[in-house]
Amino acid sequence: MRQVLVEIKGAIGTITLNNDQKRNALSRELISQFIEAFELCKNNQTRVVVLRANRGVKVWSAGHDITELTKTGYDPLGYGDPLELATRAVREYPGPVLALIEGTVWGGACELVLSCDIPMCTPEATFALTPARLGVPYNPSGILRILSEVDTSVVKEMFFTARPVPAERALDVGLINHILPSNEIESFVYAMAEDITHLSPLSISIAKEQIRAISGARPLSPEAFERIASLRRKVFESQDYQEGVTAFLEKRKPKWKGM
Ligand code: LCV
Repeated sequence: MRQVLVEIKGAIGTITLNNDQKRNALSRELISQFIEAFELCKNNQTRVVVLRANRGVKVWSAGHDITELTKTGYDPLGYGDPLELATRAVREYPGPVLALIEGTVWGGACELVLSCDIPMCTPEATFALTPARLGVPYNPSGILRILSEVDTSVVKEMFFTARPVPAERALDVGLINHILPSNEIESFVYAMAEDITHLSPLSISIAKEQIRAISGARPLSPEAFERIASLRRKVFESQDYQEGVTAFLEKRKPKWKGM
């Protein structure tokens, strides 16, 4: 079964997460098909991509595939991690990527949504940042990306409580651009996509790249970077990290030791 579907109609591509059984967990396999889909759209000079899950899902994506989180001592969110590769495919796509979100969004899938250029959702959608549920040390580039879209105090609340943020609040804090009822969201998203296809592709792709370069440009001294790297190593070498992942797989609550 293809875990990611891609359909190109005229200048608009639709990429659909299609592994409902595993709640579209972002596994290596799903991400490899995800990246292929974006390559296909790029090779077809597709101007706009709509990224969605199957119609009516309760879970848009359950985030990183927890069964693939590496064991203690290895960075779970390194530069070459599938989640990083997926967000890079979206950010580097030369045209706008519109996210059509129904259902709940978890963990790294929130960062994937925030990597999209124009995220839109139904009123039932929620967004939860979950490293603290698993004992995972989130990565600095991911945090930087989330901070470039959402206020620091809101980002702290999301990381420290791991609580799902409802659509209304997500709109207020800049996580998403529009909320539409489930019977209107498709026509709204594709009407916007159609409008974009009638505008200058060069101007839009350069504007997208400039916004990405400028919004991500925050100075970080080598000393600060090394300090962050050592802090993260302390976490991904901890017993708590292993406990968080094991507890999920054993379908029980984790018992944190803080070490
Ligand atoms: C693998 C899964 C997953 C999954 N991986 O259905 O941001 S960070 O740092 O945390 C980053 C590392 C990250 O993104 O980590 C992942 C964060 N995600 C979560 O914490 C969400 C974990 N999933 C859930 O809480 C539930 O599955 C939700 C609430 C999403 C859906 O609950 P529901 O009752 O509808 P199940 O839990 O029964 O899941 C259906 C199947 O999908 C698997 C899960 O193990 C189950 O598999 P089996 O049918 O084989 O038992 N699944 C769900 N999420 N992230 N596998």
